[in-house]
Amino acid sequence: MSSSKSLFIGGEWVAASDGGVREIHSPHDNALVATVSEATKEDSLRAIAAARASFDSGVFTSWPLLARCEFVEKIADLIDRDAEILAGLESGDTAKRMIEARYDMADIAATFRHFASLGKKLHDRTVDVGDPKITSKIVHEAVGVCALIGPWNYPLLQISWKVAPALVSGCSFIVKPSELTPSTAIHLMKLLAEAGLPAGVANLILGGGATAGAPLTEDPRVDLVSFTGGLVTGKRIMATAAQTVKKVALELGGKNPNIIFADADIDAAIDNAVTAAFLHSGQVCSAGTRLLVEESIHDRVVNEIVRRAGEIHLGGPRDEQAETGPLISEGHLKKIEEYMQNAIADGARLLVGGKRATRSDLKNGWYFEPTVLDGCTTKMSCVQDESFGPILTVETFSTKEEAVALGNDTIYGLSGAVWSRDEGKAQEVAAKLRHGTIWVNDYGPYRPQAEWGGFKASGVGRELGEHGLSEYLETKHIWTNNKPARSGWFLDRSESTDDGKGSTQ
Ligand code: TXE
Repeated sequence: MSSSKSLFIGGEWVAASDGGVREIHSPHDNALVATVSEATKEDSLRAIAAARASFDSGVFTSWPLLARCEFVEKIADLIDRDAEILAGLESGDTAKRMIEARYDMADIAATFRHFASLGKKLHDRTVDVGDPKITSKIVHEAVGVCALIGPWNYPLLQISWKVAPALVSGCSFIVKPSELTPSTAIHLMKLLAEAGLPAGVANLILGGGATAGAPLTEDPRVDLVSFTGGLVTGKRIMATAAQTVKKVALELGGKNPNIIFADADIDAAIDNAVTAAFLHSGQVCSAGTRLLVEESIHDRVVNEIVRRAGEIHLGGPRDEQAETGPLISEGHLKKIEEYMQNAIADGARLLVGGKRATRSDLKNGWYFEPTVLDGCTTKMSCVQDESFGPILTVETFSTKEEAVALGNDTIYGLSGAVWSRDEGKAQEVAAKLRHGTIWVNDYGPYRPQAEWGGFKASGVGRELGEHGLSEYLETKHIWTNNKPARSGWFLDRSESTDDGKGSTQ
């Protein structure tokens, strides 16, 4: 995908106002995969103006809710139709394996279908105010113009969690994917246009966060910012949005405890712990990066995880044997290397990995070996800070209470897991963990029908589920008096308005 006209503003494909472009290189071998427009601040402002004008014109909000839901179903069908193209584009930008990219596309179609079906159930509510002449109605309306800012790890999936509910609600929006992974968002805009979305409802801005993204969070014409990304950027966006009192929805990652008790199905727990930590090279907000293992089974569990980690086959999108791929960028790889140095300096014990991959066929890519660090404590930065890489830290506990305390000893609160054959104990621990999703005897699955999001510094609001639609809706109360009468609160001293019947009191 290469185009110097890859911004979508007001229904037109346009170049950046200064003609700027950005090259997208594969994280696997640094090969050029795309050249796309790099928006200026002026481009972002034009996209806001287009979204605002379309929203204020009512061109899309005037569609019946059912028609918008059917439109969203149509997008799901088009995603299914183009799944192979989309998976190829996603795999090109991220170097994730095609099999993973295909899973993502199936999840994206399911997300659109979920919100379409949820929208069909949306209804007004009547409130009984105890007075027969009053009709009191609660209605839902689109929140307005939304800035939808996405990350690079699941580029189209994360954007879809925002676009689908925005469409059902009738919002107009500006999508800004990560500057590292623009290709699938471009294709999504093509599908929206093909399906007949009115011009200006969906707009696409590509480019860096400070230049192209920040104006979307500053401008008073934007009503909501929905952001998925890192904590530092999330805090900045929340502070900026506060200046114009925008609504914000933030998904900011996690530091997720995976707790294994001695009475667990150890084989299943180990296998899932390996997947939880190293899937997509740990570039997953819900990655199980903190292993909390009961002391009595520490050696058995950790030795096996280390063996398995050392055998993981790294490789690019076309490597049939590859089990996971590279990190997204050289900058991210350098961050992981620094993170490792700090971990060792803090006293963590390196058991496997800990360095760039050395295989000659991977030398041009951003590959980091699956890594296990033992002897970790919550005082260490490697336990507190999100690495977003293939690094598993190991801590031990000896009581249920200690497991809970350790699992909650983090500023984050996105997800966690508990492994035990004792159902009562597992559910008690699940109830006490302050994280948005808890898996019991499992790790990682999610469904669009269930809410996703974090406690504490993992974010604000929820995506998916029912709540994921509410973020894009304003709630309005309409009170109708069917027999209007004077309020009679203040004494009426005007004789001229006196109808001769005296006071209403
Ligand atoms: O993300 P950023 P980065 C975490 C992970 C990673 C860290 C930093 O720990 O190492 O974040 O990653 C846009 N105004 N996650 O720097 O900066 C940016 O262009 C408006 C967790 O790549 O958060 C991109 O589109 N927008 C995570 C998006 O924000 C701005 C997924 C995310 O970029 C902006 C990814 C600004 N001022 C990383 N600055 C998760 N929660 O799943 C940047 N952006």
